[in-house]
Amino acid sequence: AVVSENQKFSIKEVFDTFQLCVTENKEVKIDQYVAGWRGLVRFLNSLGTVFYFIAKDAASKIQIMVNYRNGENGAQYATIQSMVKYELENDLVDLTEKASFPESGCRTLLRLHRALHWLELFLERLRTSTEDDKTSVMCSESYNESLALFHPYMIRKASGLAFCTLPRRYTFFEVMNVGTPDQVVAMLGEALPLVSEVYQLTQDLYSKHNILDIP
Ligand code: 1PX
Repeated sequence: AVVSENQKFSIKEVFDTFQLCVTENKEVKIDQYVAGWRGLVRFLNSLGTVFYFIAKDAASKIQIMVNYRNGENGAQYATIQSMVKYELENDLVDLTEKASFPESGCRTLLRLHRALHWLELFLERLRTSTEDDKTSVMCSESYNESLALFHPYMIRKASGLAFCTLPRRYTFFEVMNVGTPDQVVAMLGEALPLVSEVYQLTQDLYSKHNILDIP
């Protein structure tokens, strides 16, 4: 049963979840955002144990957000917009240095948001790649242009080693469980604008409130 369940899982479902994130007035729903991340972590885990330290960090940040949603002020955490408003108005964010709120929603979500930028860059490289391109190279180039800028040396080093173990493009596409390589490329073309929209809405919001550097 476990095996057939795993076989059914397709990365397409994950991207569909990101589509459900955006409300009519262009707010980003946290439940769906978190659900999207859960799916990505599930996919990451299927790539092997070398990615465990990455999956673990993402999972703990997901859990922090879930706890806010389930907490007594859960309604304030319905969307990223309402969370930012609520936490800033009530001084619940350490804006310049770590102090009383090391795990604020704004800070935690910012980490996932930066990782979403990596995802956007990586998916675009996958989409435009050809048979002989290396997933490890696509992954590390995307990482170097995004998340690496915020990571200390040891994390960058460990990440680089993990990337080297990524399967080749053909196998990687198979793990995504979407269909033929052509179908994967087509699916990526549909998924990317959704991921980009969620990224851009969050980026604009954080930039408007000047909270892109929360420590
Ligand atoms: C079709 C392709 C789908 C691929 C899905 C893969 C999902 C990857 C999810 C990665 C989530 C990473 C979250 C990292 C958040 C973060 O930056 N955390 C650091 C800062 O947090 P702090 O609380 O200390 O301020 C934290 O120090 C990080 C620790 C772990 C290392 C993070 C490395 C991230 C590499 C991202 C690339 C994943 C490679 C996936 C290969 C397909």
